[in-house]
Amino acid sequence: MTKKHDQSLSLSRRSLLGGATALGAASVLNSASAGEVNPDNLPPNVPEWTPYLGEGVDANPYGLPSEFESHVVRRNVEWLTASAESSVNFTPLHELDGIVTPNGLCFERHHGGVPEVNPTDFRLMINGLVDRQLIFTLDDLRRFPQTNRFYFLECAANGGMEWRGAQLNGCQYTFGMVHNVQYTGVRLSDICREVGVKPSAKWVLAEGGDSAGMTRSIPIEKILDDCMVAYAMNGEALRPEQGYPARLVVPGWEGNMWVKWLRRLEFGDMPYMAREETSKYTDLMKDGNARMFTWVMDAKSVVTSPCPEKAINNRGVQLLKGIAWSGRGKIKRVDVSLDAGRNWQTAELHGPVLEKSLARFTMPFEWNGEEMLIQSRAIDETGYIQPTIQALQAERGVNSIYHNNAIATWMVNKDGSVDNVRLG
Ligand SMILES: Nc1nc2c(c(=O)[nH]1)N[C@H]1C(S)=C(S)[C@@H](COP(=O)(O)O)O[C@H]1N2
Ligand SMILES: [Mo]
Repeated sequence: MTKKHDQSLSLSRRSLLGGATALGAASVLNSASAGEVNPDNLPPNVPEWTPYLGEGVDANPYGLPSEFESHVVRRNVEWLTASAESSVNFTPLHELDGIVTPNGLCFERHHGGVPEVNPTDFRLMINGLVDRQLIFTLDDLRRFPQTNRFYFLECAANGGMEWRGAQLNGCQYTFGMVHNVQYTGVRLSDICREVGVKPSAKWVLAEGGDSAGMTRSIPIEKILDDCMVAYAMNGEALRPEQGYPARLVVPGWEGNMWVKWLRRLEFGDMPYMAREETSKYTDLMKDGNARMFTWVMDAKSVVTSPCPEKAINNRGVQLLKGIAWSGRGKIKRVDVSLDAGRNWQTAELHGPVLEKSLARFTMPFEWNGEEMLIQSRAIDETGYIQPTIQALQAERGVNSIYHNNAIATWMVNKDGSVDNVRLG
């Protein structure tokens, strides 16, 4: 079956590339946001934007996306939370390419709104089991040796509504609590050297300067391994929503630990048992016990096109696109199934494939109006394979909110529309 599929694919790919007119017409029809096609703008006519001078370089001191891209935005679900200050919005994964999430599209999760931190008055205080209790300004942090690293941040509750079945019909709402950013900042190991961490220090309490006073305990091994204090994202200052002027980066671990608007790091010899690691961010198992300190985000992937927001508009060759990530290291392989997991093909993995970062995959396939059940599964460099929801439920039950990294299924209907479905 796979072979036959491959042959028809290469045939139609040739014919598609052979017919430039057909390709152009198809892509115009595909651009949903552009509205009605105006034949006056099409070849061989001179389009309306050509005879006139465009905007000057003084029009946009800070550049914004084209007005035709105004649908590419973060979205929240109003009924999900009681207030917008303690809430979440979602990254429009289905509109993105590559591995970088643009700063303005990074999902936001905060418990007490976005504080307006004045960088002049920003201080990072280090106390507890250290030789020198120090208070750093932002300029102090910028004078440390610098590190620049791409990492994904995923909220542990990403997909949390889907434990018992398909809920929201969208890639954005079911997978959009993840973003991938290049962080610039200081290694925590360098800060530790500066303050002189005592051998008795085993845990670090990270505290946020927002009204939620977010706090989490992090083991010293992780702090020394790859944690950083970031002051820039994707080349510019952190956005207020992402913790301006400084946030903790805890690579591969649940987003809740990445304390934003960071104000204090306390070194201690025990975990602090904060609200966010006892009442919240613990996983209720089927025997009634709750797992604690489930920090690592296991390997996960999603097909971002087609998906419920990205219907298939025409028959013939399609480009399937998706992202994969693992908190344990690099993504090694991504498999895609078009028949609910019966047959799998290996997708093309695009570089750079980095540790604890999103990886991009694509796979061409042909669609001729038949129903399809599309899935992807990620495999990371430790050999871990993204599980089915049934395997995950067998181990953990359905009472948890957090750490759902199960394989999702998109159903392509005969009209090309796509639904989020649960099989079995
Ligand atoms: N100070 C502070 N840090 C915080 C939070 C918060 O409410 N306050 N929310 C946490 C949660 S639950 C997540 S998932 C991530 C979200 O980071 P983002 O808003 O940059 O996407 O920040 C974490 N850090
Ligand atoms: Mo979160």
